[in-house]
Amino acid sequence: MNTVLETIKKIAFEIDEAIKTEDLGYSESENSSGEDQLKLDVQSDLIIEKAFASAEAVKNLVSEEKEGVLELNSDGKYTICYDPLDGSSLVDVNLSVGSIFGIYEGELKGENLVSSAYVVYGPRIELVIATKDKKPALYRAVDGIFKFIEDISMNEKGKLNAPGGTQQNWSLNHKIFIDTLFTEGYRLRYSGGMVPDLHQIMLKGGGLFSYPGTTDKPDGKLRQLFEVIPFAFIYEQAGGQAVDHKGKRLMELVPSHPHDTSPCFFGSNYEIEAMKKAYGTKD
Ligand code: AFP
Repeated sequence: MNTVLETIKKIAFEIDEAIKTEDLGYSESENSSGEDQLKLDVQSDLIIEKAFASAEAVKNLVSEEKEGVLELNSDGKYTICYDPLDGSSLVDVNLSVGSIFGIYEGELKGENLVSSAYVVYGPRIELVIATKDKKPALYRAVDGIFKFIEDISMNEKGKLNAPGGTQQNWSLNHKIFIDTLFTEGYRLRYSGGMVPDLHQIMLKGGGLFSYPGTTDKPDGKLRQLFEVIPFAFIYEQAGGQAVDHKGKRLMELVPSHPHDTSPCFFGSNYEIEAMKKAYGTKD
């Protein structure tokens, strides 16, 4: 596992350099979800593929930007599902973006995730790594190396609200729930980038990030293997919760296709229990 995590640190510096120097235009190609790919999406994907090619512990790579599974080492132990540059559409307006890594052992499903990590490319490069039975650890890039900063713990209740999805396509129930949080004094914090939004809520003590099912996207937008499950693991390790619209743990997801999406809610305990009550899924 150490080789994998050290490789992620190396990848972070390379992608950060590409963000700062490379062409921000669109490439000729689309990803497997039919979205236009930025040249940076393609380049970040190549950086990751090259970096893991020599990591013997890595059996397979599955990228959000590509269809199918890339086998690297048949004797390898882990399959890494990753989103090379999440929020890439925000780079040209100079907002923070990120990379997300889910490290699975065996069949690709929530319960088989053994570790996850994400990188935030913002004013500074920050990295969060979560492994079993430990609080997620925050690292910051200082003079070309990642320095340990702190273990992350969430409070019982927060103040921040990051509501995703096109509001006109929200269910009435969801609209009432989100409005209730604002009437309770929650502050709006939504950048359109899942990584910096979830990072902020976790580091600032708590709150709620939501990307529900909507009339235009009944299964939500965010991908289970690359985005949702890796963050669900981190939020649970930090003492928060991560559930779907039925109040079911996102760590219990079993995708039938690598690019399956899921409605998702990430937050501290108070907000998730309030969501379950609002959605009528509270035990
Ligand atoms: P891009 O990678 O296409 O910029 O999408 C970012 C993202 O996957 C995630 O980071 C955001 O939370 C979400 O989509 C934003 O979606 P909306 O634009 O529908 O709010």
